[in-house]
Amino acid sequence: MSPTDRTGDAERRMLGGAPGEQALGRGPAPGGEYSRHEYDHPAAGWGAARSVAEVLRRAGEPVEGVRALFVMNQENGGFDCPGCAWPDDPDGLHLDICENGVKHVTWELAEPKADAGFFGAHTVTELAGWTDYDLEAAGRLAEPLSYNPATDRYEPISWDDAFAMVDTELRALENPNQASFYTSGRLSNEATFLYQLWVREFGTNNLPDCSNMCHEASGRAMTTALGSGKGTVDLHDWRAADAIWVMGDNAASNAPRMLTWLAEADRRGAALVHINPLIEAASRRTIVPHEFADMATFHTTRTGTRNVQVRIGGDMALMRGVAKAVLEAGPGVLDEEFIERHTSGFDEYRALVAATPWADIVEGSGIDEPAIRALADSYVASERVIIAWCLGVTQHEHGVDTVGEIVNVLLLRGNIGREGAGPCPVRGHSNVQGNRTCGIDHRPAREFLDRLGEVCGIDPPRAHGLGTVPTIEAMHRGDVKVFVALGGNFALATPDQPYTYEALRNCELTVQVSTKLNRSHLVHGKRALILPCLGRTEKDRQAAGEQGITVEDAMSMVHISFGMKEPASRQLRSECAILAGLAKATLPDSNTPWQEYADDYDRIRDTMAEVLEGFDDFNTRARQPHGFRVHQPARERVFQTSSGRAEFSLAALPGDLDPGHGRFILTTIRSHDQFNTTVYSNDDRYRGLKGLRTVIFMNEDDMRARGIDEFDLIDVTSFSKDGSERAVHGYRAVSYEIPPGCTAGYMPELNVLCGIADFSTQSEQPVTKHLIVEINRHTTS
Ligand SMILES: Nc1nc2c(c(=O)[nH]1)N[C@H]1C(S)=C(S)[C@@H](COP(=O)(O)OP(=O)(O)OC[C@H]3O[C@@H](n4cnc5c(=O)[nH]c(N)nc54)[C@H](O)[C@@H]3O)O[C@H]1N2
Ligand SMILES: Nc1nc2c(c(=O)[nH]1)N[C@H]1C(S)=C(S)[C@@H](COP(=O)(O)OP(=O)(O)OC[C@H]3O[C@@H](n4cnc5c(=O)[nH]c(N)nc54)[C@H](O)[C@@H]3O)O[C@H]1N2
Ligand SMILES: [Mo]
Repeated sequence: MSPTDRTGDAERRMLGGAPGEQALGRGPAPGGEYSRHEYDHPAAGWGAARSVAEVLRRAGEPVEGVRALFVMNQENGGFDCPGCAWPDDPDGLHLDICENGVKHVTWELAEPKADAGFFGAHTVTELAGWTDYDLEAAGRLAEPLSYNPATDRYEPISWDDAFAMVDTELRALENPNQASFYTSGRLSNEATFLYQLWVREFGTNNLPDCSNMCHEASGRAMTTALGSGKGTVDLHDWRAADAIWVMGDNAASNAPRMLTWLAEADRRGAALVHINPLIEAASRRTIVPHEFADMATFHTTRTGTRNVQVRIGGDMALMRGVAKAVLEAGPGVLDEEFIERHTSGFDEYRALVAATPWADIVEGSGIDEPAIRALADSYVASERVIIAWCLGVTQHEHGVDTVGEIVNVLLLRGNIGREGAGPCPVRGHSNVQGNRTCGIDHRPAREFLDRLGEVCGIDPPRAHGLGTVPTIEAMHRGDVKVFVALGGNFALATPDQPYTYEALRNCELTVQVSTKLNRSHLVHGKRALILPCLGRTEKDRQAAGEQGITVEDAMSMVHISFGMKEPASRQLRSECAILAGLAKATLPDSNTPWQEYADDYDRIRDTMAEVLEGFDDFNTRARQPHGFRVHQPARERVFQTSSGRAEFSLAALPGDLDPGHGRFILTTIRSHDQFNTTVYSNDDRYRGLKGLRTVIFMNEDDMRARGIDEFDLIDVTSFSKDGSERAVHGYRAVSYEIPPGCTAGYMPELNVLCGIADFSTQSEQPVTKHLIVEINRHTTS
């Protein structure tokens, strides 16, 4: 099957579906010029400053204007950056602004040009031929729209008629489980709470979210081991740690404000270990983005003291090796008191580690024994260790076991629940952690449902719902007929586009609540709605006056955020208002005070305070400077597991080391100039690449062995767990310092290579960091 059907040639060329032709990718149409250079400058610094100036110039925004918005954020509770989930400085010493945050805010400040006139001028079939960059560049969505199959256009619809259409389609279902409700991780806590309340009052737990593709593995592993799915450290701990390990995270691009904390740790002499198949920019030096004097003098600070170039998927074996060396070092290095008082399963774990041969560890990790022992020595030499990780660890078949092994290593020396130490999953979207806290979970805990039912006077469904991949499969089978998305770009962020596109098109109704036009509006059900909403930067006026919303960052700090800009269009509604409108229209007999909630978000927060653990006095505490920290028992060494102790994980090492037949493992990653499916340019500054996204980074020896030269056209075929194959054509090979057998390329382009069956049985996450591929030089061009 070709990657597209209705969208035809244009999207096929973007995706690499046309043999012999250069694939174009989802960014701006490439100008034909591309280049590669060694990037040896520090991260952040002047390159970042220049890039910001360029983004602002293109957006027509004065630099000072955007900076002023961020400064306001610092001083009087302005808006929370809608980019990543890295926390603000709790002491307000650093200006919490970064290059990619500015890009992100500017993206939202666009003019409302995607209005009725725009959609009158372009059919959906025509728009489907645009690049994803051009779709978003159309500007902010300006009014509610409904798809008219007779004209193949989106046409204006009133808010009330839109809500009524959703009611009609939901009413036509045989049961509530025939609808599924997706969340992307920007949704505020208040809107999240209303969303899950509506969905559960309607009668289903089908609440898939982007977390199902992101940190699901972290949540599951930590819940089992520690009784809570969240990290335990905060930025004060970052300031006190004497070793920080960063695993599978491209911090310089995806959590740039982390650089400040790494640089600060280096000045204290902390060990900064980067565990990554690629040597990423954050492992070198930075010009601390907030220290303008440093910018002027080009003063750089080190942000990495050791690189461990693990093979793709080798992190669990590496952690097992560290544990083995630590255990072999004798009893003196263990925190025996902690192990005795607070953990369970230590003896079994010690036996398991002893039974794991070094040969398996070395082969599994791709790191030799002396290097692993050196890493273990550095671990033992550090009193306070934080291990941070992101997608390089989670998007694997063995993601849950790997996070379990990271926790094991921490437990051995009591590196949890004390100052400067602990696990630290680096979350993605700005409020993805808050979404889970506030009830977006297709496998909700019984206690949460009990509380929700009691406080809100509803009878929530108890059966587990569908996560992201099972939702796609159910839509494909015709078992889910209505799909609602609160933000995100489901069609592109998910695996296997041809399959997922068919699934979405099977639906009776698809509803997208969005700020900007994207592919998910063009790959739609028989009926389709686009409901445009306010962004986080915009003023939200309701009956009770201007409203603020709250978010929870990656370190469990909850704070209030107020928009500062006039809304892009008068027809936009807030996400809370849209959800209240949907709920009122579809649940006419509901006793929930939907309108009161939408009028005054303090009312929502009052209810949340009763339902959610740790949210007492929510309205007051959210308004304190920097907000409040959601209580995290594991931080106090209270482990809410069945044994009441931290549980050592006892998993076997992955056996899927050799992809066989001269095949490679492919990991899919972000460039510096994108936010998930939003691509800002075709450049990837820190990796030294300009003008092209359709590339595969390869080890030089691997290229030579296959007769592939730099920038040669290549074809990539993937082999799915279910035996099916997929291919992209017209990619270009780029040599890179990456272990042999390992390759990397960009999401979301390469999602076409991930089959629908390629998800982890441990976490249900698509294994987008571990695809099995064959790479061949394109011979006929
Ligand atoms: N500017 C910007 N910021 C973002 C985002 C964005 O797209 N743009 N996305 C946000 C979101 S939703 C998320 S979840 C985060 C994502 O943040 P990251 O996890 O940094 O995202 P990726 O680009 O997928 O990078 C994965 C990193 O893991 C490495 N890696 C790949 N495979 C392996 C492996 O097997 N083992 C190890 N140890 N490392 C591996 C890659 O080389 C890369 O450095 O960032 C958030 N912040
Ligand atoms: N191959 C591969 N695939 C991946 C990943 C990978 O590493 N590799 N990473 C996965 C991860 S970690 C994630 S989190 C997912 C991301 O999946 P999603 O969260 O679904 O995707 P985004 O690209 O972040 O969504 C961008 C869209 O969100 C909408 N939007 C932006 N701001 C707002 C807002 O304030 N409100 C509303 N309602 N809408 C808004 C805009 O219309 C924009 O086009 O992708 C996953 N897919
Ligand atoms: Mo994510």
